[in-house]
Amino acid sequence: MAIAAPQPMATSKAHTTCRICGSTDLYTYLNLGRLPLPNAYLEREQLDEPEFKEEVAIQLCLECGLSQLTRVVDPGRMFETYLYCSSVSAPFREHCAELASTAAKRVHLGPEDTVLDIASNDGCLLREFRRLGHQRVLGIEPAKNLAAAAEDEGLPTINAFWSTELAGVTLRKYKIITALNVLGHVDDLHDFVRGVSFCLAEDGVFVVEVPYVLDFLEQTEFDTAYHEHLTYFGIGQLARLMEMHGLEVEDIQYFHWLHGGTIRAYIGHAGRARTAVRSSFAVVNLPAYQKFALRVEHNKRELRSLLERQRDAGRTVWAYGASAKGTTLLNCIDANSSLVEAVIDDTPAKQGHFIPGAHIEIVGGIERLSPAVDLLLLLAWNFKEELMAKCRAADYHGRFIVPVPKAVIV
Ligand code: JHZ
Repeated sequence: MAIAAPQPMATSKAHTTCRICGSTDLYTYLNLGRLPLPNAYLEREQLDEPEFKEEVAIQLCLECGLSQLTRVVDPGRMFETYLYCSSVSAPFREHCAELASTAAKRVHLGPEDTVLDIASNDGCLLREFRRLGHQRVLGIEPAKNLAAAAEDEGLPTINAFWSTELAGVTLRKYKIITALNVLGHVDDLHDFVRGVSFCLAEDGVFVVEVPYVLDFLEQTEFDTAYHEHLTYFGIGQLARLMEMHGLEVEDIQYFHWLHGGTIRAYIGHAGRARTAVRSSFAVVNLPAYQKFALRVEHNKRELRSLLERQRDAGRTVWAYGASAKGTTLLNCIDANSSLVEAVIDDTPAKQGHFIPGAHIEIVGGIERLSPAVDLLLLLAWNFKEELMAKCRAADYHGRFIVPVPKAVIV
C-alpha cells in the first residue's frame, strides 16, 4: 500500500529551536563540516557528478539538555530509497527476536491484537512477531525498495512516513507499537509522538529504541553523527517528550553492544504504571561537551596518521561494513582509495556502489576479501566480534583497525 509522500521541503533548512522544549538557547559544541548523505551510495557513473553536502554540527539545548543537528535535510531525499537492510546483521536479528517475545509477554498479546512497527525497514522485527505466531502485523516504511521487499515476504507494509495524519488514516488501536532507530531521524517529534499516542491501545506498549547520548559522548562516537540523526537522546529528554503527549516511560533497558549503546524504553499511557521514569531538569555540563569535541579532533588526526603510516609502509588496507557512520568517518578524515583501497559489505544492494564523498568501492561481501589485505578498518565497529569471526572463518590472517573510541590496531 502506498501513500503520497509529504510535500518536499527545500533541500535543507536551519534548525534554531530545541526540537523538544522549544528553547532558543542553543550552543553548538561539535562541527564536522560539510558531509555527504551517509546512505547515498554512488553508482560508478555518478562519480564525476557534484555531490550534495551539508553541514553536520550538533547544538545543545541549554534548557533541557537535548543534542540536535543544526540543519535538517529533506527526509524524502534521504529515506525514499534506502540501502540499509536491518536483516543483514545477525546480532540485530537476534535482538529483534528477543524484543518481540519480551513485548508480546509484557502486554499478553492475543491473536486478535495487531503489532505496528514504525520504520519497519525490510520487516526484520515484524518477521519475529510472525515467528511467535502473531499473524496481525503492519509496517510503516518510507523507503519504496524496503517496503516492497517486506510486502514480497508477506509482511503488510504501508509505504509512507509516520505522522499524526497517517495515524488518523490507519484509524486503529495497537497493543504494541515499535519504533527502533527512527525517533532520532524525525524532525517533527511532537507530530510523531502525538500520532502514536492516538493509536496506542489503553493497555498497550510503545517500545522505542534510540542510541544513547551518554555513550555517544563518553565513547567519542562522533561517526554516528550524520544528516539522518537529527536528535541524540538521553533518558530525561525522552521522558519529557512522552509526558508532553500523555505518555509515560515505564521501564528502561540498556544494550551496551547495540549501535554503540542503545536504550530501549517501554512507554504507556500516563498514570498506568506504578513507577515511571520522570523527566528531570538537565544539568548541562558545558566543559564535558567541549572536551568531547577536542577528543573528536584528536581521534580524527590519529586515525588519519595511522592510515598514512600503513600506506607509506606499503601495507594494504580495506574496510569492512559500509555503514552510515563509515561514511562520516571516512569523510571526516578525508580518506579516499589511496588510504583505504576497498570496502566489503554483505548487503547485496550496497555492493558495486561507492562510498559517498570518499568514492571507495564496495567490492562485495566477505567472500571478496582478498588474501593480499594486511589490515581491515572496521567501519561497523559496533559489530566487531561478529565481523572478526567472519573474517577468521574466511581465513583472513591480517589485523584489524578499530576506529572508536580511539583508533587502535588489534
Ligand atoms: P550498522 C544504521 O547505521 C542506519 P549504520 C540508521 N541510520 C541508524 O539509525 C543506525 O543504523 C542505528 C554490514 N554488515 O548496522 C551491514 C555486514 O556486511 O552498524 C551494514 O551495511 N556483515 C538506520 O549503517 C553495516 O555492516 C555483517 O556481518 O552505521 C553495519 O551498519 C554485519 C554484522 C554487518 O549501522
